[in-house]
Amino acid sequence: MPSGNYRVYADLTYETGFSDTLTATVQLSEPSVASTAAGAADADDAWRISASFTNAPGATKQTAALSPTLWMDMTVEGPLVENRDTRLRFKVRDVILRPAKLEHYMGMAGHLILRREDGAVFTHLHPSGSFSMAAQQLFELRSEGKAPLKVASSKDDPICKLPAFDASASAGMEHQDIAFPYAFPKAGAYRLWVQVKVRGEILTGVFDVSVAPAGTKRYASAGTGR
Ligand SMILES: [Cu+2]
Repeated sequence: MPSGNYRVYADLTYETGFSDTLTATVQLSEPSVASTAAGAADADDAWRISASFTNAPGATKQTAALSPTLWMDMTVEGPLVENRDTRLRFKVRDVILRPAKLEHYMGMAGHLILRREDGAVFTHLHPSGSFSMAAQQLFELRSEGKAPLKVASSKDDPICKLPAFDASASAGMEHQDIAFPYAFPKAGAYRLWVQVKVRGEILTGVFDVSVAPAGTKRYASAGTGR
């Protein structure tokens, strides 16, 4: 990675199924000549350098370039207002608008990270919502009676690993677009990173959006009596 100051976010799920995000900052210095050889990266690792935050976040319909031949279109349902349910939709297409098939990446059709400009909000979402994959797996196992309901951990607890990724089971599961249900908890400017996999390549779309405060006259919801 290039030298500079980084904010680090670690998503984890405790053995209770409760999820948390740990944060840290890291300062990377210029690499020495000896350390410039690329390390053994995990095939699922992906990173992207993009323009810094724009102070005029764009509209609820935007397009981001993913590669020289692919673009990602974002469509957001309705105006973005804090604490209001919305759906963030993304589609990958080529220059003549042919949709690209989205392959499963780390077991999901897509991953969305969003961060408020000041860092006050950070969330990692999947098309099913903000539920942690590990927590989801635990709750499913418990509902099927395959894991104990008690919170205390045991050596047989299955929760400290990511869901088993069965490539054969997901081989036929391809999507043409993905949608993330979400309600922004605070007004403000946000950056969104959307990661998908197309033809074996991990691609990241970057979008900036603006969320209006609740109760502003323009967006006042019906039924408030005012
Ligand atoms: Cu994810």
